[in-house]
Amino acid sequence: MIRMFQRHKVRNVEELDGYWNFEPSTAPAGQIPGAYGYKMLVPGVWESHPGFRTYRGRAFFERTLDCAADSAYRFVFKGVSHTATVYWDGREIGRHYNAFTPFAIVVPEVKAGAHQLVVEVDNSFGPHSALHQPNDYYTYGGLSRPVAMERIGAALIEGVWATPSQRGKLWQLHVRATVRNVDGRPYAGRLVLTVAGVEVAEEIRLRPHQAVTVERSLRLTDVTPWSPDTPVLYPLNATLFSDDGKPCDDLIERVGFREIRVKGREILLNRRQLKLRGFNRHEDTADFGCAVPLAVMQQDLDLMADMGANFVRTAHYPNDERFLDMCDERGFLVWEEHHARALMADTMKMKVFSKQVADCDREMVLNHFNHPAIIMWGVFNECESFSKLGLRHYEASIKRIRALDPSRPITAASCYPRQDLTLGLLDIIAFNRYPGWYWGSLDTLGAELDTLLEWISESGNGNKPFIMSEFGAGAIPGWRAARRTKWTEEYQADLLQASLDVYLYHPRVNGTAIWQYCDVRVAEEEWFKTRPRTMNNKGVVDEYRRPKLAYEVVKKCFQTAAMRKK
Ligand code: ADA
Repeated sequence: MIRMFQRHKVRNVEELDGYWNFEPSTAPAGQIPGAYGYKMLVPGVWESHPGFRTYRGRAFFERTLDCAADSAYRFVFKGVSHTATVYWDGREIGRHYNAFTPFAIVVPEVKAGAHQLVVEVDNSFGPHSALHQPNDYYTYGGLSRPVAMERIGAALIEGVWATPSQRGKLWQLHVRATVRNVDGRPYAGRLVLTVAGVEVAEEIRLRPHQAVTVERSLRLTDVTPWSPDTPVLYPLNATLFSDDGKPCDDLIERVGFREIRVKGREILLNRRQLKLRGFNRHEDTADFGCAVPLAVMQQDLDLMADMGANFVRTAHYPNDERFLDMCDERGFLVWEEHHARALMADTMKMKVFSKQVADCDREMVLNHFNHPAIIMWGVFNECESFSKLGLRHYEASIKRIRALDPSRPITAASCYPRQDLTLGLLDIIAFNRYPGWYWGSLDTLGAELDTLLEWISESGNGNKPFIMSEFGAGAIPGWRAARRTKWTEEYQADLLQASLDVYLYHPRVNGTAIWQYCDVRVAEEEWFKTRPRTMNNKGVVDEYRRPKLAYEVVKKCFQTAAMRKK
């Protein structure tokens, strides 16, 4: 399934999950194979197949589709890892870079009958890829998130974006909706927006291939606010009627009436102070890579909630929309960030860098805008925030994201105290620190934090909320030793106990995010020396979601803190 709720009642949608023909290729790009030797399940990654465990390169996925009627069709790809070139009956119709953001391609005037859809996928590293690099997480290969085929009319609702805000006891919902005429003829119709019993309509007149964005503000008097305790969601129905009165298209979004604000050193949700307790979570599983099955997404949230967490950081890229849907439904708070980990000047100077970052910013915000669970946007995890070059890129991304969504605070996790030049750009300050692991000892945690906070104040940013966005220790699953040294499960449990005892109760700490929820595969090309099992072993559960000793320690710490907050 492509989302956790029905998004269309008018638009005809065929989900293309299931078997696709598959063939790896070392031929020059664009040479579509004449035969396919394998079948692969979509969503999925080719590393799940015994023949492709470490395959890095290009491969082709192919499906023959039966188009029921003469019409325009729209192909939606929720995630292709990491670069897609799409062909329709052998003709290139579109390209997309980045495994972690969705894209769609419209093919006008398709004749009814059988047609061939081919996706050329490339997960190789090189000058064509600035964000997917050999990193402390793995870049898989495949159609790793769902794919769908939509039969569309002359015009379609391209997107609906809703921003709730409190007006005393009332709620205002500012709605933007973009309607596009995909036809070569003028279009005339009416757009009707309905939410929580309130309805507004707007006449639509479009020239051929023209798009228009409609903006309306609705006032709601009788809605239940969305919060972690009451994650109430309301369907927002957008329906496009043609002048003959028939529905031509529709799009259903879900709205949570909540407002997120930063006020001084506080993060406020519906004007109540938030204390965030949670994890950094990579999308990775032992057998399915980044194509995380729905059951594992649910298990991940069940286990994080069982440990008393209320918060997850999507390290280090936009997440699968079905996971974000689950967070909306459960009231689980999310720091979603664009795709970047430890990108330095050499990467920032790559020809493709600025466009790949800008595309990711725009696609992340425009596709994930309506998730009430997302309470902040993050940029540039541990990137070059200490140089003028880096500062320029931080400024560009933050300005771009704020223009697309002024309703959410923006943060960036840094690891460069005393050097970082970007804190003044941020609404929320966040640092990744590993005292007791990469340096220092367990009894220096508090002093280390105070020194960091002093510097943050000296930099003029002490009046902002602060999140400990990463801290943790590696533990080889199953390695137990009475000497409790590093890499044992005992040491990881000891470090997290010592860390949470400080961070959960420090008056300047608004949130804690353990690094990390589960063990994840890393790019062995570069990381095998410091990553036993070629895995990042700092998970509180391993890659099969088997709890380590630290699980019960974190559970006790988070649950105790949650009780004290009440
Ligand atoms: C950094 C980085 C994480 C991970 C972590 C670690 O803070 O942001 O992605 O690499 O270090 O495990 O060392």
